[in-house]
Amino acid sequence: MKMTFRWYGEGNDSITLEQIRQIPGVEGIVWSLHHMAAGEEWPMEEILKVKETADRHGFNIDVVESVNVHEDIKLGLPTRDKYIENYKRTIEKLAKVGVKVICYNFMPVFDWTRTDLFRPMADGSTALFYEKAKVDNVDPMELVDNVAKGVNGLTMPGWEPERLKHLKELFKAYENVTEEDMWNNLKYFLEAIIPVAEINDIKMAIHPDDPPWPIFGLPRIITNKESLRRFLKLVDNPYNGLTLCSGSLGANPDNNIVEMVKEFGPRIHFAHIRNIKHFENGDFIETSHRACDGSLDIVEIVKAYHDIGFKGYARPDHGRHLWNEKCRPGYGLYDRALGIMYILGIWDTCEKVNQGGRLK
Ligand SMILES: [Mn+2]
Repeated sequence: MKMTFRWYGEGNDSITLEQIRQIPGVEGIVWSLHHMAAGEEWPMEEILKVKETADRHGFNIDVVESVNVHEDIKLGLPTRDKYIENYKRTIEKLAKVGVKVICYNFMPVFDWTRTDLFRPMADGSTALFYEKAKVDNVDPMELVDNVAKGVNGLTMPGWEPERLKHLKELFKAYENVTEEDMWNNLKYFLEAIIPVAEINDIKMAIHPDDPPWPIFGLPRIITNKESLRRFLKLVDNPYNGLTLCSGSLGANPDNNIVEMVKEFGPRIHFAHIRNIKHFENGDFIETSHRACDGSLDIVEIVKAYHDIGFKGYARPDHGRHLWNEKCRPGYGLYDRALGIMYILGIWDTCEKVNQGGRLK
């Protein structure tokens, strides 16, 4: 397992690479050109700039999260082909700086959804929270306004204001799009992209829908074990793989992450590891990584990765906001660093046990 840390880039993140350098075990930063709109071809000089910055701090830039998929591709519009061409050109350029994995998602309109970005917890920290009844009943416009207010003018991936300005039109565009249409549009995209990814030795890794159920009447297709199976068969090639996000999939208590790690192992290119706590009414909150703090057994999940000899990339995904840190929601320094230490602690213990070392 190669440990990474998501970083939003110079001037776009409260955390510095000097700080990340001091977290034990982090080999690479997970990055993107966050100002690029979905569908645009990324400029080589900007890619090189990130590479130089990372090199200076001794990090690899093997994992990009995300190269966003233009809405016309998800909708299957005739205009999709030009955006797919741009996507291919971006893959080729990323290969030139040694990128190995591209994470993306295929969620309509919204990437991830929460109702509260800084929900107070009993210990005084805050965390991302999802209130089911609120999402079931709120007007999406209102949710967007709340999210925009919560981040002090910072743009969050998946919530770009330019795109969300056109929310009404987007919803209209999806009105008659069924889940089967989404599957067909995804297949069309993969059939175009995967051969280019293979030639360039870049593994594509789809991120599951977050949360893994339909919201606001929009279709969502990457939600459970059966859909991951179907997805991998759309183009049955190792370059067509997964970002297995324990927290996204795990928001549905029926999803068993350990089973998924075991079944999809070689097709998992990127592991997002985080814990969440379910409530009976369907709400959930993002907790510390520790198994006993949430509903997911992170010990068993990390052990499953160890058991399959996972050689891919991992990151701690989100964390709580601790010690009054001012940071992007879910992307503070402290709790993600603690998460890494917990994950690596489990990993190192598994290593030692496997090598016949005795734990007293
Ligand atoms: Mn994730």
